[in-house]
Amino acid sequence: MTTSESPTAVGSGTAATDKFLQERVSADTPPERVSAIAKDVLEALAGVIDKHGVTYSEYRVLKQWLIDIGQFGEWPLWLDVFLEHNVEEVAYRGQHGTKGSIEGPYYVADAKTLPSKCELPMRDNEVGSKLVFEGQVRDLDGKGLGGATVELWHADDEGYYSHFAPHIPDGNLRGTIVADGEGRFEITTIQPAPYQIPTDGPTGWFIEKAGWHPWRPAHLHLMVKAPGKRTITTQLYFKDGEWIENDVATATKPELILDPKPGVDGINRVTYDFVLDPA
Ligand code: MBD
Ligand code: FE
Repeated sequence: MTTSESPTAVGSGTAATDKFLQERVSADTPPERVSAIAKDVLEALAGVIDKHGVTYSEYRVLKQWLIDIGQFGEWPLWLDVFLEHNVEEVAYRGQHGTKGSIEGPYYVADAKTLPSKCELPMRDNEVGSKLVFEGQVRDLDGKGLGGATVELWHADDEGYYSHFAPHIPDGNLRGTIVADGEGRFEITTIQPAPYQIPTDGPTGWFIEKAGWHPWRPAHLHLMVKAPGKRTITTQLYFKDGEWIENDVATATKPELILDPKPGVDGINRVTYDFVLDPA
């Protein structure tokens, strides 16, 4: 009998921060642009302080909360929930293929490589209704893209992600699927549950103090790549799913909703095709 720790805000936050720090980030932003952006950010904040008559106690609480966010490792969570969708909308302006959505804090690179027809790695007793997700990766002219890969990662039936919850084996419900010569794939997985922002950390406290709700609708995360094409990072949701209309992360789009239906075998099935812009 093994004991398993239950997931905590500080645990998933720290894991997300450690994972992010392994990326080497740079942006080549020239000083004039740094200055222009910083000036506008500071001006916007000055406007808010003035407009609301922000008090010294409120300023000190903000300072404490910012320190807490760092100490819990929740900067990736807070930023991806509240700001990433704005960056995503700007980044994909003018793009013609499948709509993007935010990556979020729980992507892990180098997930196990799987053949075009496969089952995502899962526990022997993985809870959740089976879901078969199939489709084709194509270019803007409708040509199937051999050599495409579909990286898929999602939460389990309790809304937890492997690598960010201590009781789930690494690699669970994550895979890099290599599409066939025509860009087709057929992946068997389970239906994920909605995701709740941990309520025992500073992102959750912030949401509670504001009287908001901490939920994201059930979703699949995808990163679809093909040679010479622009990589698309997106998410797919489920028709009539709870929180679709009021995702805390503002990351749903009407084009990204699946409507699985039971097949002749009684197993839920859905088709979704990805269209990639040129790189
Ligand atoms: C998630 O699962 C997620 O997808 C995002 C964007 C933010 C927090 C948790
Ligand atoms: Fe997610």
